Amino acid sequence: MSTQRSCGPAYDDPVVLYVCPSGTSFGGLPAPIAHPCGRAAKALDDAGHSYERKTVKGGAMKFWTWPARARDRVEVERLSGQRAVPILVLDDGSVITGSGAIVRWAETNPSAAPVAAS
Ligand SMILES: N[C@@H](CCC(=O)N[C@@H](CS)C(=O)NCC(=O)O)C(=O)O
Repeated sequence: MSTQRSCGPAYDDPVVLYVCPSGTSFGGLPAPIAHPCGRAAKALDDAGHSYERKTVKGGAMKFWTWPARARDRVEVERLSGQRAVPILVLDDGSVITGSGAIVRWAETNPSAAPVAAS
């Protein structure tokens, strides 16, 4: 029996997901409340991807984190032209910005790696 996924083009190159300090939590909550970084991570998990996770500090609403946020998000800004995470960096250097776009990418580019039977 084959365990390969069959929908959409398969993508198995390494990807890097940039997330905020809340990490990949609360991604399974309903859309309006789901945490954007968690939502992106869950979509990658559901599509069978393993990925490197990079956490950047700070948040726009937490003024006491602004110095760390400015330092830590320079790379995010260089890569994506803006400071918000999640962003996903593909093996070819292309960047997918925002949880909605990452979810759509994961759905259309599932991993070809065998998925463990549950
Ligand atoms: N619409 C964006 C919102 C993302 C968002 O609010 N990200 C937060 C972290 S969870 C962030 O980085 N905000 C900007 C900032 O703190 O500079 C998405 O869904 O990806």
